[in-house]
Amino acid sequence: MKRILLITTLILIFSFIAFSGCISEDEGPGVYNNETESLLYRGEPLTPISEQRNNAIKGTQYIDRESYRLQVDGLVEKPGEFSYEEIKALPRTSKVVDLDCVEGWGFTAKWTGVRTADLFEEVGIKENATTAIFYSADGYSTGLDLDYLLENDIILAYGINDVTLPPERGFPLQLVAEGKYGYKWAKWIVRIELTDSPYRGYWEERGYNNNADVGGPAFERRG
Ligand SMILES: Nc1nc2c(c(=O)[nH]1)N[C@H]1C(S)=C(S)[C@@H](COP(=O)(O)O)O[C@H]1N2
Ligand SMILES: [Mo]
Repeated sequence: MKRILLITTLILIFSFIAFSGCISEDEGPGVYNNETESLLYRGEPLTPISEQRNNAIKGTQYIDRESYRLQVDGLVEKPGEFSYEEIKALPRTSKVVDLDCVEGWGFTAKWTGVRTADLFEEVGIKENATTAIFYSADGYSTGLDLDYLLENDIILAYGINDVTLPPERGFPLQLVAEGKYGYKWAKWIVRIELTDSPYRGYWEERGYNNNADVGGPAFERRG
């Protein structure tokens, strides 16, 4: 009888330990607004959103989905504004791309969104346009060559790891500037302007290389 009591007690203790171990475990995919993130895409492992670092000059921006408009203007035939739903109605693409901050950290994610080429087709690029400037809700900005954007199928992402871009990741849109340092990956984008001259954005104006190729020099000598 004593032995049965002992065994039962041990089973109870062990199952309690095992069970509490399970519930305190917080590995695995995160859930964001009822959407569960993917941690694998076509055999490629993705960094969980909870392990992706943030870097922003003024902290997280909270943008309202209903009143949000993306303004596209400058050297275009038909300057216009796009609602969140209008952007999502454009052709959708996904790809796995690494974000590498110039400070040495980075992560891998699956990005889903619209090609800049498809968005620009809606407004018509004027022949003399060479550069796109991305302006963000926090006052941040950066510029990229139009050729780079079009030739590399660069996308504006509204999804990351199969969930809607969370506010801290740049909702509603982050530029997936493949092959370029993190400071080209504008988040919380509210306006895109096409121009005919090179542009230095927030960090570029402070000495960072305007080319920003990953592996290339971080700083630029300017005379
Ligand atoms: N609007 C905005 N976008 C931004 C920044 C910022 O401060 N504001 N920081 C840039 C820098 S320096 C990096 S490394 C990446 C980091 O992206 P993440 O926060 O999605 O990891 O965002 C870029 N985009
Ligand atoms: Mo960065």
